[in-house]
Amino acid sequence: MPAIHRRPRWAVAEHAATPEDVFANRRTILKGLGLGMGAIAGAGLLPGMARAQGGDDAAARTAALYPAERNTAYTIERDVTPEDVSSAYNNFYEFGSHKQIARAAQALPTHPWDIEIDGLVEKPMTIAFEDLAKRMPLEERLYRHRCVEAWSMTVPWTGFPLSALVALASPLSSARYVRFETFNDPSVAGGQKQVWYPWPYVEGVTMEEAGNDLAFMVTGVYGKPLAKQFGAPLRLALPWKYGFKSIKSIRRISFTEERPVSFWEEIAASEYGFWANVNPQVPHPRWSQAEERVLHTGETVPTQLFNGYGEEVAALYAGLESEQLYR
Ligand SMILES: Nc1nc2c(c(=O)[nH]1)N[C@H]1C(S)=C(S)[C@@H](COP(=O)(O)O)O[C@H]1N2
Ligand SMILES: [Mo]
Repeated sequence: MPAIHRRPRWAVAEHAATPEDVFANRRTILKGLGLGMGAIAGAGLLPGMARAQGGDDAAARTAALYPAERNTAYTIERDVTPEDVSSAYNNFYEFGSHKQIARAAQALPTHPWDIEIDGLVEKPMTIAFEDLAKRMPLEERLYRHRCVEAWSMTVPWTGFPLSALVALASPLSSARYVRFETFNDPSVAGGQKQVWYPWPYVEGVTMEEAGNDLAFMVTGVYGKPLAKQFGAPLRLALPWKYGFKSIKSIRRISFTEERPVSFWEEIAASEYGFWANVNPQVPHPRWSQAEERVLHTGETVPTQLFNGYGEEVAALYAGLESEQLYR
């Protein structure tokens, strides 16, 4: 954890930035309907994942792929957040609704880890994570990350362009969105026992967004395989969007005609929309997005439109001005 820094006047306490009040309402509503938590407990859970021991996980099995060469096109001006800081301050609600989930996340078995690719594709397939990582062109990129809670970090991700995975999947021309789904196993992820959350975690992008060079499938960080708290073995990084779009520990990738409803959108659509592009001028309903607290330094800096990636992505949103693009 970084040292405690003086909190600027505009900042919200992080617990205030998590929509617990929304969950409380949800609970009340369910009660009012005569549906106790028990009534929905256990509904819709996928079969438990096979357990494996730590020495035989995805990281050990792909260690030889690291470090990958840095792609200098994605180098940026900010200092890299120290690894001990970013790996001890994580959002991963499957393991708890606070930042100190690193230890609990070590319980996640990452081998075997099959990824399903389905929906509107020429041929649905299941591919082992290891095989996918070995097949894809791995490179390192330095990216900024801006959480909707108004903190940010800069990390060297290793991975491959999402467009390479789209090419592998051969989507049909009717596919308009890519939908991502996280594992669902309450027996290893205690947060998933909190049945008022709409597990599994889901996220989505348009096909155009998926084809943008910046959209990156992450398999490693700091020159090593991804540590579990970062979303091992495979996560997304969409640096121009709020951090919640960068879904962790992906098990399923589906091509759809309908726009996916994401985890946070399902919880509070007015606060966390589908697009969620970073914009300092559009406040979250409960706090400002004008500035951000830089992890580790504690410095407060102005937030940039599209998190500073406007040159690469602004064209994706031409003609969509009627949409709620920035929340
Ligand atoms: N499956 C899943 N993915 C997730 C989350 C989560 O709770 N579960 N949190 C999101 C949020 S809000 C952020 S800011 C980033 C945090 O990534 P980090 O812990 O690597 O910094 O992961 C995103 N991806
Ligand atoms: Mo976030």
